[in-house]
Amino acid sequence: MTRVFSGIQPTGHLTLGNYLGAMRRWAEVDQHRSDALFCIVDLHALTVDHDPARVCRLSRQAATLLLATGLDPEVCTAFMQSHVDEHTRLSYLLECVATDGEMRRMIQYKEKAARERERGGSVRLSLLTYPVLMAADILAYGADEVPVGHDQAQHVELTRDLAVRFNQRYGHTFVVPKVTLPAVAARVMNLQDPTKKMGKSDESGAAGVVYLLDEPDVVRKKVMRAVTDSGQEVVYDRETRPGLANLLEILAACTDGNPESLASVYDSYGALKKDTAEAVVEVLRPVQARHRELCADPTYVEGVLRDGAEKARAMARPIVDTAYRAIGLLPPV
Ligand code: AQP
Repeated sequence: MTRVFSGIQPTGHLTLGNYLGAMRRWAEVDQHRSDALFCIVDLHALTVDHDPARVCRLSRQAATLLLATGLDPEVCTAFMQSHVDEHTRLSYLLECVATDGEMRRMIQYKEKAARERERGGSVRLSLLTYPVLMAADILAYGADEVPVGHDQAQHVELTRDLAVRFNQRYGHTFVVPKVTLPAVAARVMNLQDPTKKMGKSDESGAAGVVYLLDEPDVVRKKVMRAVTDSGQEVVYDRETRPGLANLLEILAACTDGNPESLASVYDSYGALKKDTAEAVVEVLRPVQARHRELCADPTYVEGVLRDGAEKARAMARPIVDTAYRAIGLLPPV
């Protein structure tokens, strides 16, 4: 059976981009067609300046939201990265096959490092090595597929390179995974600046970010105030009309439509925005309702994470132990 692995970082409140680009597919499709693991990758949240209490709170919230989107712990494995030591054990071995040049080429590293410097902070070494830990997250489980949004595709490519290199040097150890992207909304853009992605940790662009727990009226306000391009006609063109294209893609993703055909339905920006806002409100409504129920029962979420970590550990340990032996480390007696 195909094994799927994907993760989400508790670096901020989860966004519509996370949902349409990744989480919805995990719940609706991936968990039912595969042996799937979904992980709150909390160690990754320590790669930038962070507040410990906030990371802890956001980790719990991300776990609750994952379940609220429809992940079923009877069907898939949901767990917290820091609860399974195999991720960091394997990460070190992969650091011994990766190069610093590869790390410095990663787009997300360049963007986040620039953001940290702009804030007057320093860049943590873990931000540079983040893609190696992500590779370990995936390779530790022998995952065949990694369903992510477009921004993570480069990291999955690197994971493939590291798996191939390790296998060539030390003998076949890892499955070489492939990335899968959603048909639409692989890159949901910021509503105030459609040239940059809707990101959960980008505080400077928060007005253009729809959060999964935004109240309906807040969602409506953000979508109605979305920056659109000059011109009158509603057309779908990502290059020349990025603001409109973003709204059409969001509407298409929320209504199972197609952005090109939707463009021909509208003759005003106002009508498009109104329908997009309502479509987003409707998509978020059941997630928010289930989230409220789950918040009333925190022990349930804790139990899911405990059982999930146990299952994940049992899957990862033999693969990571094989990698330790393959690379030349003496097994413990
Ligand atoms: N704007 C987006 N459009 C489509 N997919 C997106 N994803 C994130 N933003 C968008 C996808 O959501 C999954 C989980 O993301 P992540 O937690 O790994 O974080 P990220 O990719 O670094 O993006 P974020 O949410 O904006 O976080 P920050 O601000 O911390 O970088 C991934 O599959 C991602 O592709």
